[in-house]
Amino acid sequence: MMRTCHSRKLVRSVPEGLLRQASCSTVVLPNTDMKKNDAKLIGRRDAMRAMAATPLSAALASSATQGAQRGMPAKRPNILLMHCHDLGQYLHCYGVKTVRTPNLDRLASEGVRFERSFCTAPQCSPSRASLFTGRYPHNNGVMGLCHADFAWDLHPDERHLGQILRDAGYTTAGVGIIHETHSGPKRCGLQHYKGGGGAKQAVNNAIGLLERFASETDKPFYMQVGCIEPHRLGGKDPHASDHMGFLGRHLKPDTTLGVDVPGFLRDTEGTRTELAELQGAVHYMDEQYGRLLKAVRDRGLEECTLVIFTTDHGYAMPRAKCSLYDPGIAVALMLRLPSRQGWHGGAVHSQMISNVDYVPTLLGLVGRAIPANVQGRSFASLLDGKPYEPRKEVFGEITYHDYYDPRRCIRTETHKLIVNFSSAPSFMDPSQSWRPRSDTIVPPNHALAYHPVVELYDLRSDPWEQKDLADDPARAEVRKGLLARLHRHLSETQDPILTEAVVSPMHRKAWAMLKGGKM
Ligand SMILES: [Ca+2]
Repeated sequence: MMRTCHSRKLVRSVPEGLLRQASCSTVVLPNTDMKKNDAKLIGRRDAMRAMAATPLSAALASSATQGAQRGMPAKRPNILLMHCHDLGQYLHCYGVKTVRTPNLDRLASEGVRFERSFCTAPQCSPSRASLFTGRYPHNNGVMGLCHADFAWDLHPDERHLGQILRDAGYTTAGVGIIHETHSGPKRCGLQHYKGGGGAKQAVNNAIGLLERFASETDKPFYMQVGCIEPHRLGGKDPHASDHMGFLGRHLKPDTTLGVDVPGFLRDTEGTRTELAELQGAVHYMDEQYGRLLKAVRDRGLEECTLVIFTTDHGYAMPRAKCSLYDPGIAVALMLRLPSRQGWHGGAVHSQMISNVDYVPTLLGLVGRAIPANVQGRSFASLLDGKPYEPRKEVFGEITYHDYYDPRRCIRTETHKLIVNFSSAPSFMDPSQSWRPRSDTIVPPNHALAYHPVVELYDLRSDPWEQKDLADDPARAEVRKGLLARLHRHLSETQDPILTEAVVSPMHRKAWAMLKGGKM
């Protein structure tokens, strides 16, 4: 049951009958400056196609379409989406008992936590592009990093969550890290933007905007806040052993509760040193977001604000970030909305969720139709305690990070199958330092290890994906079935990797320069 969130403000020309139907937010008029493309996206025919493509969101889409036809989205909470770099599930509430994250643990205990949430891609921009469009990187256009000459960007017709919510009448804002486009915050539909990606500055800026939005009682707000910690931060001396470690000047290692080495890393002094640094960076990020959560509470916004916390991908250790193993694609996901039953109260869900599922879930919540091209599926009914068909699989992909390493995977409840399209090194160095202090158990000599074509892991007996069973005759049927399911997904979504090597923006730039064009 949703309770009233905003003061109700009468809008001229809105019939009283419509006013009575609004329960949480102010009534808004139909969006008069809606772009033609938007209108097309929420048209009835496309909504029906979306329902067919995502049957579990059918009820939401239908309801939302009816709401849109009445010109009156109802029950619209504020949305505060907090995210950080490179965390994976490295939080106390996810079982890492040596890292201190009391504020995010509290959010989980007051809200809802998803034990098995996954991103579509184990590197920054592609994962974020999925998070904010509900579409896979090979469809939304972001198949590599967005900054500098990497220059990947959302396709022009891709709709960012900020754009959709702006056009739905939300006040939209971005704070800190925005790494899902090459084209800046306006491309994302964010009306307000405050830069600076350090957690302290980002949270200060977010609190400032929060105070401003709290006084604007006629419109709900959407604010995405991104911080850089616990990304590796490097250091001034590129020859120092801790170059591209987790510490900056404002961070220090944290061994208050000890250090626990995960099962895919060698238990060495170097690994423990790096994990202590990581714990310090995560603790700092938690402290900063704790301030933002307190600000939400102090300003009386807690009841009517959906708070989401997540991250882009796994933590920056070898065989985690930039890999399709679970430490690369498993991400923290928790949310809290006290005014809606099932969206708070400390529930823990174990169903597999993909970060393409966030957008359709949020659009259903705010009464917007789900665009036909959204590939995720809403998990709102899971939260609401209504019939929900769990995912049978999630899909992951990497194409470019700092080099070309095209891989695709399917993860089921029991198995992971990875197909590799190049003989690149077995795993990408997530420190990008060339002087890694942590090393993996598998492969035993990563300097001489390269991808096989196919990898298969039994997650029940081998959760750290150490024993490749792809050539085990006893697993031939499993391998065959998963290959077919992965191929079906890539075919249905028209992944360009099926037909040719993927060409990068820099490749096109170099080609243009050779032909005498502009760089
Ligand atoms: Ca990242």
